[in-house]
Amino acid sequence: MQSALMQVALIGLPLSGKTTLCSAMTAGRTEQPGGRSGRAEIKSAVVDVPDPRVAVLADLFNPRKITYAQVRFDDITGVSRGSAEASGFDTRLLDAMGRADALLQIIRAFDDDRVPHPELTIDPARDVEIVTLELIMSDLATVERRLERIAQGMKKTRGDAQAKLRAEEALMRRLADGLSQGTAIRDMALSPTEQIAIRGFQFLTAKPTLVVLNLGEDAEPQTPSEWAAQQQEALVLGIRAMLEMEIAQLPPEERALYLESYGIAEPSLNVLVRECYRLLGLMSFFTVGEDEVRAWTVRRGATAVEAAGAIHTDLARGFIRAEVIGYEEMLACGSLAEARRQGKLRLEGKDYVVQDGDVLSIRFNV
Ligand SMILES: Nc1nc2c(ncn2[C@@H]2O[C@H](COP(=O)(O)OP(=O)(O)O)[C@@H](O)[C@H]2O)c(=O)[nH]1
Ligand SMILES: [Mg+2]
Repeated sequence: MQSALMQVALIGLPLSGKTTLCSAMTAGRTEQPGGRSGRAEIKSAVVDVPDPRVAVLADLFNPRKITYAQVRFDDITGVSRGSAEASGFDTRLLDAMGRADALLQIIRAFDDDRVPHPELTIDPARDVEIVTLELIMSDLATVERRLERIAQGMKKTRGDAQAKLRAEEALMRRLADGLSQGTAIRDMALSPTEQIAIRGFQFLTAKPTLVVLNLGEDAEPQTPSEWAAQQQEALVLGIRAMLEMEIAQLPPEERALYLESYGIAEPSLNVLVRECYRLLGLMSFFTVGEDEVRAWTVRRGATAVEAAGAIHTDLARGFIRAEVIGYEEMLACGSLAEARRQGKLRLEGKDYVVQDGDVLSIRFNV
């Protein structure tokens, strides 16, 4: 993650259902659909990351405050055929997409005569190609700008500095070649060192990306098109944006019933956030107490001291030990005192690898 909260950008051709989906996921906290299309426009909404474990822990601890991890959705208008052209997207669009941790390509699969399609026909595979090509063009423009700078820099430097530029130039040329052939950077099999070297450029085709097919209200639940069936299954999801938006406007206690009656196992928010966590290699841990029960997000494989740092830099700096108990064990014990009595509260050091759902309490001194 580039910041404390996961950031997800919704992109796609005009009228594919981005704003409708965003509205469904954020219960209307982003602007309603129907805004002017074609213009670069960014609307953001921050929502809680759904995690039923938080409420269960809150029942146990009765805290004054319950805090969920959060995710920000950026509903981005302005990606369409030719929008990246030769010089890339306009700066605002590029910034908004560049700071996203993951991209959701919202692709129209619903048919509705009242909603014109910018390409006239319904063809998800073609639309994915158009959007991807725009991202590729944008990255290519970034690479070419960088190559120009490198060429200038080479004239002014020698020795090590020049050798470094030469190595970067080789990498950039490889990116340019791949992009020119239509390959996304994430599919270029870069080495870990190379990935680190390009991190600062925030290339759009290097970002984890999910294709989200907006199937329309009549679609069979979770049965994307024939085309989608041929894609890497894990990266294509089917949703019904309009239907979900309507259900999201109902009183909370009625929503589950309606979702079920339409065969929607889970709201898109839950599914998409979970998929983004998986794609980004993220997980949650918890802190508990009378004051607050809280969910935190860290990358999978994070150590106890890294988890402490996610809470506060002081906790990482003054880290002594972490008291740890797994989520299931925490429930079984019912309280920290009981967990301690049963010897289930483990004392772990800096290098302990935190597990999804761990309840942590950090001992530190500053
Ligand atoms: N029939 C149908 N219409 C939809 C669906 N999702 C969105 N729409 C309509 O398509 C139009 C464009 O949706 P919008 O969310 O504004 O698209 P955006 O331009 O990608 O943000 C609006 O009139 C929506 O009501 C859907 O699942 N079924
Ligand atoms: Mg919109």
